[in-house]
Amino acid sequence: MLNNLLGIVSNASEHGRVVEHMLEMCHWFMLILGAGWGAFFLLSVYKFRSSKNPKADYHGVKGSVYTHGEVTVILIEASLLLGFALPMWGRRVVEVPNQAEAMRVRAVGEQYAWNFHYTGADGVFGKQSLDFVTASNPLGLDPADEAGKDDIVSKNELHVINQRPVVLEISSKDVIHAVSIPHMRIAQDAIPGTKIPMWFRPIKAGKYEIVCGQLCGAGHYAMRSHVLVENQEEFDAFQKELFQMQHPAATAAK
Ligand SMILES: [Cu+2]
Repeated sequence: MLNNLLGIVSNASEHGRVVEHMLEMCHWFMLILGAGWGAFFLLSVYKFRSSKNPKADYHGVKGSVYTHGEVTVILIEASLLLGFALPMWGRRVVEVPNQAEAMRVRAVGEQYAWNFHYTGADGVFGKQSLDFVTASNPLGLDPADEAGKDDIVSKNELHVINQRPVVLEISSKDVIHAVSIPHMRIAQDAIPGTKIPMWFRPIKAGKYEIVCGQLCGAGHYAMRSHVLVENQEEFDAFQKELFQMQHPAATAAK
């Protein structure tokens, strides 16, 4: 209820409802906490008004009810974090589905775009090297590597297959970015020098926004990308089209 009031976008992932439940709980808790502290503030302003207290008291409030209140809040916050949020996060980044079941895509951030690297039919990412990085080869794919001969790279558009789990391997070429997909109820920082997995299962075909979740520079706003949840035929057509564009020699030889 509070989620909708605050304008949450529609859910398109399998685990999304669990995240919504957590958000809803947090929002209610914060609302109660905000109202409680607000009431306490008003009470203090009234109780310690200058006409009643001409001389300042440096000891402040006394009594155990305030300490108990503080401890209760800390306990609720700790159980939300340790009991719910951390295990939920663990299921996204640690309990990653195996390769046979999931589709693997590398998501590499740079100022100011997302590059999505697909394995192609062989299911293996081609070798990469800094030496090969150019404007037309943003991820430095080694042209001589066999495993890379069917790899494709799309810019600012992540194509996935409906109902099939996707494991994103997230990294960055320059500064810290973050893959944030509100409709999939998921986000993860992209940190230079690391490759962090994160997975979700899309359950609704459509086009959803991907935003960069970390302020990464003057062009941060321009990192807006999309995830396209397609059926198998649409995905195959996309893969074929990009393959023909990115491997013209192999296409001509066929
Ligand atoms: Cu960014």
